[in-house]
Amino acid sequence: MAEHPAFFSHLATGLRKTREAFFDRIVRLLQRSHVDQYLLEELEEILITADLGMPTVQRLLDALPPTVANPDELLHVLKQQVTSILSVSQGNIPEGQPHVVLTLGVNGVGKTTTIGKLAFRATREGKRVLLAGADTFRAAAIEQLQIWGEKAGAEVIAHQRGGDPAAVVFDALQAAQARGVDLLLIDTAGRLHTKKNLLEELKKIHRVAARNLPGAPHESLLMLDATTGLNAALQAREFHKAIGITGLIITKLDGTAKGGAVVGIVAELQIPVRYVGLGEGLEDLEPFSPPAFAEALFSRGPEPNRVSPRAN
Ligand SMILES: Nc1nc2c(ncn2[C@@H]2O[C@H](COP(=O)(O)OP(=O)(O)O)[C@@H](O)[C@H]2O)c(=O)[nH]1
Ligand SMILES: [Mg+2]
Repeated sequence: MAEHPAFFSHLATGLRKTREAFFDRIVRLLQRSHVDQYLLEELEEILITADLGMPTVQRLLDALPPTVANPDELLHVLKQQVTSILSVSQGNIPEGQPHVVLTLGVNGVGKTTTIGKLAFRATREGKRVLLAGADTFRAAAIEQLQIWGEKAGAEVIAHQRGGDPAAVVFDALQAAQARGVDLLLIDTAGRLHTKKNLLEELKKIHRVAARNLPGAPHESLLMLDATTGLNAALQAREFHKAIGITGLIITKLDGTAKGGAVVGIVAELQIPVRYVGLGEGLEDLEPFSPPAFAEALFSRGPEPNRVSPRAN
């Protein structure tokens, strides 16, 4: 993508495993001189194994023009279709001062890490950022958030381990308003020690935010771990029913060959992806662009030994 050179190479590097396992094979298949039944069958086979899910594979195959004879044209149609599936309307993201983002997701998907990355993006733009430690399940979770806050140049509001997460959110909202914070990122737990339902606790956090700042949370972002593939969509439905997810962040794309699942997940949930996680570092998060993602999936990508992962 000429207009996103840095994004493209970072993304293409992050998608290396996915590409090597599946999409490179498609690109190579489509370097043949003409399209025949044999090629189409091979294409279908590769797509079926690429974690897109059967309905999405079917949708891609159905979109191929019946008389397409030119492999280039076929590749073009595939990219277009993937782009179109991924282009779920974002709607208007409401603005708030502070802009409040609630993060959600099961344990280990990468919530706290991604909050660090999001905070870093914002402080780099000169914004004042506050992190709320509403994962009170483990003391380590609070420490981890504090470490990310320090790295990203963001302030942190946290209580003791075992405290009431909704009370942390209440305090964080007060502090954010008093200090003129631009962005408040709320870290939450992915599991609880009591039998109390996680989703009930998250709903309570959501209510407390809404009650104390009209319009908050302005975004509720669900983190899904790409290494779990299409199964991530199952988790997503429960969270969506309880909270009303406004966007997805797909983490750990760098660590898996299941990057095709992003297409299947979006097709199934009809929730837009806001960011993708491409590594464990502060800068390993990229805003999501459907055409850039489709391009990176079906590209040969940078030569791994010639372009360093941190080249951008
Ligand atoms: N490779 C890779 N690892 C990630 C990414 N995002 C998070 N992680 C790792 O996933 C693990 C769990 O992350 P954490 O933020 O603690 O998850 P949480 O339980 O949802 O808060 C950590 O070891 C992170 O370094 C990513 O985009 N790529
Ligand atoms: Mg965490």
